[in-house]
Amino acid sequence: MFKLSPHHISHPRVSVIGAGNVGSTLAQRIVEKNLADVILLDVVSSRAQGIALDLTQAGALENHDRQVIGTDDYQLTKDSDVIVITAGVPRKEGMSRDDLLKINAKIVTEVTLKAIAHSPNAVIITVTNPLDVMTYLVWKVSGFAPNKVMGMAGILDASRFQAFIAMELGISMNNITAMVMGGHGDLMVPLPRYSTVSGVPITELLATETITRLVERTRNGGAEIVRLLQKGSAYFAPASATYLMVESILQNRRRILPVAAYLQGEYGLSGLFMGVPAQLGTDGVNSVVEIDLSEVELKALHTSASSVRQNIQKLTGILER
Ligand code: TXD
Repeated sequence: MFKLSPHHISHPRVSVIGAGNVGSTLAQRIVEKNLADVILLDVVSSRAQGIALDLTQAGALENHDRQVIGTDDYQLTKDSDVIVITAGVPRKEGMSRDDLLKINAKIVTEVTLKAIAHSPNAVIITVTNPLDVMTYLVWKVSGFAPNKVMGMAGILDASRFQAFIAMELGISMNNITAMVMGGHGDLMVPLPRYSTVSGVPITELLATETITRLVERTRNGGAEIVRLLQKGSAYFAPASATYLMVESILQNRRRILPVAAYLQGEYGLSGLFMGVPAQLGTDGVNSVVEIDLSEVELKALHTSASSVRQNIQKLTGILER
């Protein structure tokens, strides 16, 4: 017969706050790749439990050994290595961007404070929109060192650019790297010079007009999916992008990925979170990587930064009211 003995190997723990589309899909990726145990938390009573139970039952077929716990109790998130914040509400008809900012700021503040109370040493990844300003808010209210807080957007935007380049050239996405910097919005800065096919910049492979078309489609990538889905927004690629960040942190892979990181003079910017290439490891952001930008590229980055700053100012106004 089998001899059962309690085992004491501890696995990394990831808490995913918000068991919506992105949160559930991320939980699935993390357990199915055997990366970590996941605590999925949602304010909507029993939603997280339902998803966790479903994912657990899939686990019997997917051949992994990680646990998913669904809850609305922050106690169970204790000692998480990584906290991912996806909690929020989507923009509904008639709701302005400022209304959304206000509602999600309240939610994000509340969940951050509750989560860090049980996991004071975690690295936090923000996913909730508006992304750059929510990441700033998480940093402010957590009081964490800036390297312990980051936002997910650049990897997703780059994956969209990669997909469009692959579709245009009819080659494997595996051969393509893409770089997108700046805020997660209309003013994001895709960088064709730093986007390559097996090391060759796409500027040498595609006509300028084609690149402009792909860049525009990348900028509107989120909106295109919202329109097609008719309900909700993208979640498969966002979950995959977040997974890469969690993996690089938990496994100390030190991958260089575009994420919303705190800037302290890099690219001539400071005091805000925005998309830049950064090296991710156990401590979160090990370093922000500075690549050479042309005058035009740098100007575009600063324009995007101004719009992020405007949102931070609005947020400060909202929080003081
Ligand atoms: O690139 C990016 N950063 C993004 C951002 C890519 C995709 C999605 N992006 C944003 O992430 C999106 O605009 C939303 O703000 C979040 C989550 O997207 P998702 O598609 O997962 O939204 P859902 O399905 O509406 O899920 C949100 C969940 C839902 O189950 C709510 O009940 C829950 O958040 N929620 C809360 N959980 C815990 N605590 C509180 N207070 C709470 N409020 C809502």
